[in-house]
Amino acid sequence: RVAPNLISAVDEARHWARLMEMAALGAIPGPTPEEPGVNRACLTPLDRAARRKLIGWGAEIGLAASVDAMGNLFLRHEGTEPSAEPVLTGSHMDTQPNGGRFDGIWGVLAGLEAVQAIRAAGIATRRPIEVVAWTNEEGGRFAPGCMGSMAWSGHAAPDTWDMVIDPEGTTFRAALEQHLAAEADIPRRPLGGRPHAYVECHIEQGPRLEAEGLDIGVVTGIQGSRWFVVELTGKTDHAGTTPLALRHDAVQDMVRAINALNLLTRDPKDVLRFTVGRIEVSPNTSNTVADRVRFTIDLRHPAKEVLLARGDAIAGVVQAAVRDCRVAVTERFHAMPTDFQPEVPAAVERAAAAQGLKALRMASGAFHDAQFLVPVCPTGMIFVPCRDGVSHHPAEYSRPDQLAAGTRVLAATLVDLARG
Ligand code: HGY
Ligand code: MN
Ligand code: MN
Ligand code: MN
Repeated sequence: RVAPNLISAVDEARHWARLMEMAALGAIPGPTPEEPGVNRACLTPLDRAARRKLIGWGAEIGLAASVDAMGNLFLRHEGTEPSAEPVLTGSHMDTQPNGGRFDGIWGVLAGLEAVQAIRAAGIATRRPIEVVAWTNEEGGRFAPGCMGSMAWSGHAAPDTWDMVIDPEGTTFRAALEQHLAAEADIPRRPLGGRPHAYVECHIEQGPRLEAEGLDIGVVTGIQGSRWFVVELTGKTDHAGTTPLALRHDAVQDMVRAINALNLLTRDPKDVLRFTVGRIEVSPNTSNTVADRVRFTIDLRHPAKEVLLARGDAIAGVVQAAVRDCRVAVTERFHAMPTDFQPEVPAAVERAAAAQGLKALRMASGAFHDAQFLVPVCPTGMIFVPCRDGVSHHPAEYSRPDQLAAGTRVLAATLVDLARG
């Protein structure tokens, strides 16, 4: 049973226009001129411009903005019982450097559109509803990812991340302090809270919903992720005059290490995902033997014991494979496989069914801020299909009607959770 005026109050054209306005903040060339990608790193002027735009749209409908010590941004819709624990919805606004127009930002704008529809439909919710934009979900500029939601749910205090430094040498703390100073006019709120529930809208970032002709993913959990950084330290030498036997070549040792890691993480069932996505070489010139290499490892699996066993073996495998360099392996991100509690997926499923949408219960292959809300409150996610399952790429695309369907399910789910 869904208020029909709620469904019609979700305005597909307005929602799409806002998504495209946000995509212009950090636009990069995409597959066609009509389909640009987006590069909008966290804690940058582009990120702040997008946040100002969101705050402005929220202010137009009477949502009060606030920011916490990690820069997490909240827009609050008041309920009839202001002291009741709020229902939280949202996602992240930062993108990968070669990102798309929907990853993250759709979840934030879906929250705004859903609240706007609830207000336009004249539905008074007992509980307040808050739309959140979490800081640094992607972990692109600063690793690890999900720093805003992790700190919010108490996983780690921000000051333990002073060693988090971006490729230009800026520390996370310095970037955050600059960011908060630029947003000094926005009211502050304490870090953390106890929402009644959290639901995040996100594109699937995989091919399943599209391939099976489905409208909605009722997300039941998220696979585990572990990030490591491997640093190899050798010696620079002249490329032309130094015999092989005397070399301490960090690049050659990186190749030995990655070959050994490929053996460790080989999986004929293609469930264990092993990725080396970033490599930094110094001094990075063609005629000098490299003395330093840093490379990242991203390991994913749905089963905790596999993720622990293979991840824990990485340092030993690298140490054994490296011949001429010193080795340092550090873990930078540790998110175990997470199952959502039953309440929110059930509410999502009810909302999708009431709107006659074809829904599928499924786990997420990508990590999300929702992973860190589970210890704090009942949590769930709503997926919509994305073309060919492509994401973390400018060709990322979901149709306006697909996104509006997801937003309508969110609106009904929020009303359901906010009356509880
Ligand atoms: O990497 C992830 O899984 C997320 O999309 N940031
Ligand atoms: Mn995302
Ligand atoms: Mn992403
Ligand atoms: Mn996310």
